[in-house]
Amino acid sequence: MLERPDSGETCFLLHVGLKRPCYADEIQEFQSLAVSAGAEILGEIRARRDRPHPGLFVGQGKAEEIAHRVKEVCAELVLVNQPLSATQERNLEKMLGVRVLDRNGLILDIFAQRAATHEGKIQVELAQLEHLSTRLVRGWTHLERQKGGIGLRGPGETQLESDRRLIGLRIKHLKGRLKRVEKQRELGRRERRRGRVPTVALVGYTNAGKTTLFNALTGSEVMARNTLFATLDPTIRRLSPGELDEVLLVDTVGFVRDLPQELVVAFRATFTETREADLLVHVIDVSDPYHADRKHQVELVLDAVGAGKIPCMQVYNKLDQVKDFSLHAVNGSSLPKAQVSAVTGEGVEDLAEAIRVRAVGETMCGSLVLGPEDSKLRAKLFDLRAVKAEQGNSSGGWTLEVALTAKRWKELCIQEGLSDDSFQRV
Ligand SMILES: Nc1nc2c(ncn2[C@@H]2O[C@H](COP(=O)(O)OP(=O)(O)OP(=O)(O)O)[C@@H](O)[C@H]2O)c(=O)[nH]1
Ligand SMILES: [Mg+2]
Repeated sequence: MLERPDSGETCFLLHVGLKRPCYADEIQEFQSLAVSAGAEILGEIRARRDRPHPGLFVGQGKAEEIAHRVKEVCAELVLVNQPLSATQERNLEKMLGVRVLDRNGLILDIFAQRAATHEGKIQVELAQLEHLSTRLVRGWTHLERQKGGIGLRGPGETQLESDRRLIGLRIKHLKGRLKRVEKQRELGRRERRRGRVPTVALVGYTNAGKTTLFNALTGSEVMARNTLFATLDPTIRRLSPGELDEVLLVDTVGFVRDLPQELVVAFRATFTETREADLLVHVIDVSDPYHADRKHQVELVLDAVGAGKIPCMQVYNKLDQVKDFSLHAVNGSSLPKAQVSAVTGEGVEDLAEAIRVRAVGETMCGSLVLGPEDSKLRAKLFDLRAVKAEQGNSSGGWTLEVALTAKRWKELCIQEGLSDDSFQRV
């Protein structure tokens, strides 16, 4: 049996561009991923190939150069920015004498570190096992011991079963458990649908400030951190509690380019919150020099998870970090945009109002004259907390000062046979 080298926290990065050089934003993103996994970067190297070398991904000469550099800086781990086949991973490890992990493995490791809830943990384990099952070659003995280090965390390594059949059984078992959790989630969503409470999901590139903005909008204190994938599990809260018409806001997992397929599949339930939202709020970090490209990457992932058609409002965040930012400077579509700083609170109130208007419509203020026979409707308006003041009139009826959304008004018109003429706008 072939023993794979141990892993560790000090790493060497290999950036390979296929048919083109690596772009600066990809390099920066890969560095952030490594740091987010807890790695210390001791060195890096770039390479360019027309197509991957089947055995080593890079050429023999390059691999030798990497081996030399890795030894020089004493790195414990080599991270490669491209997906490697099991064979390439093993061959590189043999040649370099250290553990090798590809980008998907690295992202899975970050997710494994972050998973906090029951659902999150099952999803990550499932994704890891699916990833593992595609690379079940030789070299299984390392799985029988529990070790630390990047790429070795999470259930993959505590998994004692060392054959494909057992992994298959475990995957089946996890899928069953996930289905049960999904069912619960579905019940929650059905409740919300029944109550016709509009749901708004915050989406965006990882670290764009979604959770910080979520906290600012809802008055919550969900953990936000300057690291990639700080949020894994969706949180749902009321937007501006106490408001007339309820809107629910969902904070969701952040995106990166080329999210590993295993994760997209395993996190299907998490993405359902996004997919079933009535409105998406796409949070964009203006202080990020690559925000335009990342915005595009988010749109690609939204398409991939089936949320590409939901109306989307773009919000430019971290305004406090840039001088003279102007929305006019942002090219592109005519979709509504907003600019905020989730940290200083600038623009947050306006954003809350804009979200509310998009989700439930404009508020209509005016007076409504009701006859004595309308007492049921009057009670309904009180229930909706739409009545601001009322006055009895001589005929036994009432004149009500009301404020309610256009959407509610339309519903009332249909249910109660009212006409628009009965409403005197102020
Ligand atoms: N200066 C500044 N920093 C911000 C602002 N909004 C968020 N941040 C910071 O950006 C970092 C990431 O914020 P999060 O809210 O965790 O970002 P996220 O989009 O939820 O990230 P993930 O959950 O990892 O996808 C944190 O360090 C925040 O303090 C802002 O308006 N201005
Ligand atoms: Mg977050």
